[in-house]
Formats: sequence, C-alpha cells, structure tokens
Amino acid sequence: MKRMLLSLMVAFVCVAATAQTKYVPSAENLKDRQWFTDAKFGLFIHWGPFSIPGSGEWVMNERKITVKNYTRLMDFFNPIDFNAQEWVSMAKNAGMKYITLITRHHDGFSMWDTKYSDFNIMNSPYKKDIVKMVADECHKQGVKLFLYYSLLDWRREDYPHETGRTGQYSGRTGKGDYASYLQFMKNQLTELLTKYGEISGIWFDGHWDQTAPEGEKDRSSRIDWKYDEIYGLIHKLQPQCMIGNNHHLTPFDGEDFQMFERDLPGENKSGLSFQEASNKLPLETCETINGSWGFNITDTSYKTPKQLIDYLVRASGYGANLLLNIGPMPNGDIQPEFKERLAYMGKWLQTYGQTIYNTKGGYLRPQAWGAVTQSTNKMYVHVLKKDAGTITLENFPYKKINKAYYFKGNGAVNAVLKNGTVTITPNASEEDDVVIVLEGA
Ligand code: FHN
Repeated sequence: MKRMLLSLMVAFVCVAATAQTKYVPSAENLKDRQWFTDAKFGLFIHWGPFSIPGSGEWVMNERKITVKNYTRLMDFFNPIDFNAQEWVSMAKNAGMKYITLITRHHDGFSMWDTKYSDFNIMNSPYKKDIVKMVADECHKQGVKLFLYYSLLDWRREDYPHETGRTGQYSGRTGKGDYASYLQFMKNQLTELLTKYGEISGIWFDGHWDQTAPEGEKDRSSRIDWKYDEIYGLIHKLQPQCMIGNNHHLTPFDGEDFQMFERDLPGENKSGLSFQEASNKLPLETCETINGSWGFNITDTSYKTPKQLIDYLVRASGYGANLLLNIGPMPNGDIQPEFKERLAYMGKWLQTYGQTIYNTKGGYLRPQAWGAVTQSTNKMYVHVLKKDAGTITLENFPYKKINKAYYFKGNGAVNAVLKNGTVTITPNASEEDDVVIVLEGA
C-alpha cells in the first residue's frame, strides 16, 4: 500500500514537472504562425561548397570523402555571380513569401561569419557572409527568412558519430561528446539569432541520423538531443521565431510547425513520412523541382510547371505550405530550368493567388480530380485533372449555394446542391487548373 502511494506520488510529481515545462507559445509566435499559414509558398535554398562537384548535398557521404579531403572544397568556393538581390526578387516574383536558407548542412560548412568553426565562408576565397547578404535583402524586400540548421554533422569529432547512421567515411577517430556539441550548436544558433535581424524560423534537420533506419518500428533516438535547451534558447532570443524539426515524427513539445519531406501531409509516398498531420500546428511540405536538393549536374528530371502548380494547390488543399527547393550552382547562379518554372508559378499566382493565399484547407481532402481551398463563405474548387468529368462534393457544408462561377472570366457554372451533395460538370479547358467558386452559407 505504502509502495503504491509512493509510486502515485512519483507519478504526480512527474506529471506536474512535465506540465510545468510544457511550451506555451508567445503572442508574437502565434501571430507568426497565422502569417505562416496564410503565406502558403516559400523558397528552399540548398547551397554551399557541396554544389562544386555537382552531385547533390550528400556528396561527402556518398563518395566517401574524408574530412581532410572535403576541406579542400572551401578553397574552391568562390561564387562570384551570387546576387542576393536577384535571388530574393526571383522568390518574390514567384509569389513566394519566405525563404528557407541552408546555413549549415550535414557537411558542417557554415555559410556565415561564425566564431565557432573555421570551416566557414569567411575562410573561402569569397570571404563574404552569405547569410548576412540574404538576410539584409530579405528584410529590404519584405520576404521572411527561415534558417535551415543541421543537427547532424559529418565533420566534428564531438558530434556523436559513433551512433550516427551516416558520416561513417569521414575518417574521424575522436570520441563523440554531445555536451560539447550541444554547446557548439547553441553558440552558433545564438549568432544566427542575434546578428541577422528578425529570423522567422529555424528549420532543423538530421535528428533521424540517430534513429533506427527509416521504416523500422523503433523511432526512438540514440541520444538525448536536449531539445528543451535548444528550443528554449531560440524562443528566448526571438520569441516569434518558429521552430520546425524534420525528424519525420509527431511534433515534439516546443515546435511551432510541422514539416513533411516530399509528401503531402498524412501521405507517405516518399517512405520518410511516418507522422500523422498535426491538427494544431501549421503544416509545410518541401519538394524539389528536379529530384535533387543540392545542385546536381546530371539530374534533368524536371517537374513540369503544371505538376508544380498541382502540388502547390494540393498542399493548399491540405492547409499546408509548399517550400519549393532550388540548388544554386557553384558560381552563385541559378539554372534556367528553375528560374523558368518559378516565373511561371509567379504568373499563375498573379491570377489565382486569391484562391491560395490566406485560404484554409478544404473541408474535403484533396481528391484524384483536384483539391478544395476555402475562405469565408467561398469554396474554391480546383479541378486539376483535364478529363475530370462530373465532380461530386459530398457532405457539403453550405446549406445553400448563392452563386457558382469560374474564377477566371466569371462565367456561370451549373452546380447543383441536393441532399448535401454538390454536382458540377466543368467545361473542358486548357488551363492548368480550372477554379470554380461556390459562394454560399
Ligand atoms: O539529408 C537531408 C537532405 O539533404 C535535405 O536537406 C532534405 C530536405 O528536407 N532533408 C534531409 C533528408 O531528410
């Protein structure tokens, strides 16, 4: 009996302790979450010396390059054609509201003037702080800035590489020491959050390096990352700063948005997304224009403009943002195939932006024929499939449809609401996306 009482007391203390440490987002943070939900479209930039070999950002691991040999890339990184103003304008013209920039990927190269690692942009022939140039330009042009930061490091001795799944060909002989590595990350994050003005989010990646291989049941981590300390620091330095972690799991306490990699929320086509979509946090899905994140000279598997628009619409139909990636070239230029597609999307959004930005996900999940987005008393029915035929919207939430019309041109649409189901037969069209507006209540 005494023992039972004791365990009950211990349980109570534990619950109370957890309840106490539970993260309560600040008012600024909640405001930014709403901004993020409304923003819908962002640009992901995977860039660094890894672009030089033209084999993507995993080249160090995939070609089994040791730290010693990989360090040489720093001497070749001299992106003389990089122009922050052009990059940010390109994103803006594409209709993107934010940029998520790689500051340090798994190879450990820091793209800013950091005191805490010599493997950084100031020691390259370029010698200019890229994070600063992008940050200044984003602030100038009113584009929000998120910073990607890898938790995993293929270079540092103190990263717990012995238990890591990757980075085993780096030639490291030292012993991992997480306390030291954690301090290093906190120092770098402090720099990023104190030297570059407002940072709208930190996008973590690499947690999965310390979990069982993807797809296996055991998803627990081999190390305690001490996220409470990392997240606490970020929210202390910039309370509005949104934290997301690409751990491919259900969000942890302290996170402000949930991301999916190459998957729409709740789907798992990539084999990476085991998590259910949160119904509390803003959602984001990231995708590439070809098949690569970092510059890949042989990857010509470009998605068509129509496929990219479909993805944006479907993401919006789930109430999620699309973070669309580019991998700039080593000289700092962006390949024409990416520029053309972004320009196309921007043009499309100039016409259809109202049906995407500031909308909510549809009452109905995206379907084979397309997706629904909605705003007050308006339902935007996006018909993405060319030969969709008759569309039925079951369990329709409005009692009455006052007006049904094509978003483009305003022509009337015959939409019949009967016994809670709407039936629509759209006209054949050459448009990428035929949007039908249903007004009602
Ligand atoms: O390993 C990274 C990869 O290089 C890339 O950065 C993507 C982007 O979501 N995330 C990791 C894989 O999950």
